[in-house]
Amino acid sequence: MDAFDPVREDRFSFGLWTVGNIGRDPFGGPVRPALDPVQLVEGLAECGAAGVNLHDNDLVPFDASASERDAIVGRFKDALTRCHMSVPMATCNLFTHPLFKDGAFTANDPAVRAFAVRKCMDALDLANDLGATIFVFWGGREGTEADACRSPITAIRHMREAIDFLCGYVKERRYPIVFALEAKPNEPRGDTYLPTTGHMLHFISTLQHHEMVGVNPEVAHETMAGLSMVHGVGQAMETGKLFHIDLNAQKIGRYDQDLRFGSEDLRGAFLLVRLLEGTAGNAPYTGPLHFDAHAYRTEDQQGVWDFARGCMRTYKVLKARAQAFDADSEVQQILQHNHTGVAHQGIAAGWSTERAAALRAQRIDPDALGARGLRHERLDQLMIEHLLGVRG
Ligand code: DIG
Ligand code: MN
Ligand code: MN
Repeated sequence: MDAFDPVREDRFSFGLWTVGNIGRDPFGGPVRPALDPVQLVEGLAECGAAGVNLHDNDLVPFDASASERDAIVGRFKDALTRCHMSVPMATCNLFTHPLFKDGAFTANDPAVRAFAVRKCMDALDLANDLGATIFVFWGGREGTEADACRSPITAIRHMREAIDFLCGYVKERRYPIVFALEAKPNEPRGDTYLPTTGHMLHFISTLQHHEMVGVNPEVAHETMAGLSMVHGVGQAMETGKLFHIDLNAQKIGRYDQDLRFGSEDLRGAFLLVRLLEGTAGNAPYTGPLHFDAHAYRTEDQQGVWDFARGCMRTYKVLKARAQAFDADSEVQQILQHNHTGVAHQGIAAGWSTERAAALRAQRIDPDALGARGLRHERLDQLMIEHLLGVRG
């Protein structure tokens, strides 16, 4: 045991599909045997995770009868109790069955759209039964290859209809559940609707019950879009919409790799942990820290648990590095230098005739401002040295 071993208070969670991933890929079959969900709960508890997440069909087969469902859920709940594990988040598989081949909520066929919404109602019942308070929607098949197949205007309208309907279902059933929308730019579809967290944040503002809908940004998905995960998460936090987060790692310009957290862009992972933990002074994120990732196909089951432990340890190491970085007096001095200047009437207090007149009357020397050195090189070097463990 050391300071970087996970404890329940860390709020770490994994989906059943992550540590249960059997290593299949488009060019090869399984390399690991499938473990029973109860074995996965036991293994995650052993690793130090606090929670386990699931799609409906990760636990209950698509064609299970009601009595089979009840038996499976009962056995799973016993394992959760025995292992002191919670289910922070649940979601619905709207992408595996062939009927979803052209989407679920945005499919042209109204029967598919109806089936998808009904399947989510059942998945919401399961989520509530397991104590989940966050329900993620990832529209994996909500997209196109042949864009002539439907208008994007109609697709977004159908997406809104489904989410509004399901918000109504949760409110009528009084489930303590909020929704978190997860963006991804492509894969498995050629182009996915609502491809980034930014698109999702606007879409949420158009919903009937927008107050109960937030986002679930994923490192790999924002990176696939060539965007900064830190900026997307920052925008979600600023507007109170970071309801959940999918942590992993990704090389830009690749398929969705869902790699072990911190195993690729270490700078980005450090800055993301710094933002989530609020070590620079912002209000911290207090929701589940979910690793939506899986082990390399080279690994046996022991390697899968190595993967899970690595995700959590790296997060905790980066948290300690971020705390040291923001406690570093030279860092504080440079940041202070960057945030001060000649006192002048700002605009933060909002427009007023007086403030506009005062703003016009002020002497602001653009050349002096342009000549200021901001010491970002030294600041970034300090960050690198904290990351490399040679400082702090
Ligand atoms: C993929 O990134 C998606 C699905 O695994 C799931 O629906 C969601 C839950 O975090 N992430
Ligand atoms: Mn992914
Ligand atoms: Mn995800």
